[in-house]
Amino acid sequence: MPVQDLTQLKTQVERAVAEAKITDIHTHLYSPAFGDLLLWGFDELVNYHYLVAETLRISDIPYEEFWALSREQRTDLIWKTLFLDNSPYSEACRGVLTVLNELGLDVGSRDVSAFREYYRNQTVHGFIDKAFEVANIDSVVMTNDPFDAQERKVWLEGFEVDPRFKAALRLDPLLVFWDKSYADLKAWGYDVDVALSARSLKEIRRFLSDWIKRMDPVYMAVSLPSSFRYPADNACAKIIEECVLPVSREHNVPFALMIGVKRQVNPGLRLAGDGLGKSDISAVEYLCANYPDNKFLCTMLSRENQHELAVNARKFRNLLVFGCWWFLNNPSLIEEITRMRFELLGVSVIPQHSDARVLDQVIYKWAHSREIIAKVLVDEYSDLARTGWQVSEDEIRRDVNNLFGGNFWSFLEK
Ligand code: RAT
Ligand code: ZN
Repeated sequence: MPVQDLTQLKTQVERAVAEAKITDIHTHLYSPAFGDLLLWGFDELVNYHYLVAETLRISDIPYEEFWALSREQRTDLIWKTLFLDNSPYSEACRGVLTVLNELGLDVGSRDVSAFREYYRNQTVHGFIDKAFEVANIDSVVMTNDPFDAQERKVWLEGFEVDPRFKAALRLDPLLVFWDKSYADLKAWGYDVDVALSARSLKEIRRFLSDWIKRMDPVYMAVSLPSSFRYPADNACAKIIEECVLPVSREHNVPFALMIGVKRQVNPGLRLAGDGLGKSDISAVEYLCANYPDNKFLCTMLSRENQHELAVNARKFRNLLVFGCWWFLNNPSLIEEITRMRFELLGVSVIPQHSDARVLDQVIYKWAHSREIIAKVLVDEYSDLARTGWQVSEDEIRRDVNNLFGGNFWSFLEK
């Protein structure tokens, strides 16, 4: 019996993973038409809220004093605190260095002015091309909030679409803050009231349909607190049931649930101030079971929810699990979660998204994740090989391409 050459297998998997063009299904990036909403460059990289949280843990600077600094002054403080006074091996710090290194800069020089200088010589369009090329991604899904004044204006005025940037209609204000957002809808000409009368629900459906037509989103999404329960007697559950689910079916636009955040555990940290909590999987189970004609994407924030989420996905073909979200986007956890998902779900999962807020971050997030996913895949195929099963290089590429994009696109087409 011919046996699979494990050294060759490893090379084939690593090559397939390195060469796969990625669809990054959840980011906070924007196409250039959105102007300064698209963040990029050294100062933005270092000011990432993951690094802000780490700095304010170590530094004694009062929060308000920190926020009163200019962006460049904050960079300098973060750099000194996290990179010079301590070794930068946290995932978020290492990420900055991976980016600079992959861009060909001399990380060992520690020369912040040289790093800034490099970026001063880039144009936004040139740098987008470069970041996509170095990260080897072909498209990213944005997070598009119709309640955000700056972003809304761009959508209403219209713009030239860059096909590499796909839209996702984000519904947090509508679902989580209805007691405030209903006033916006009213001001925009939708006849709604806070009590959610039948007329209001119809108007919310009209609002969603209008924005689906305007944005052509690949999905609608919401980030929900760990206290999310479904069914429930509250505005969030009612709007999901009466508006989001029917509109999602009507337009064949899946609903992405991101569950487990505890917003503003420490408001002094601003964007960096959110925490997490364990969530109740029965909400996801209920939605998948009771709405078989709806398609759900789901990611959960707490490590403790990962196993039951994967088990839930085994039960429901209308559920596609994605990504190691936010506090889970760390090598040890990506490895553990990916391994468990591959064991329970085979190839039918989207192992990762970047959550990049700064364009350059796609470079490190994907470099780090590719390495781990490849490692886990090598183990999976090697275990198969021990049974006598052999995978061809084409089969490896088929699987890898599905994991890094194919599964997402075929789920949308279903
Ligand atoms: O990962 C992040 O940057 C978080 O702040 C959140 O944006 C989260 O990913 C979300 O989409 O709500
Ligand atoms: Zn996000």
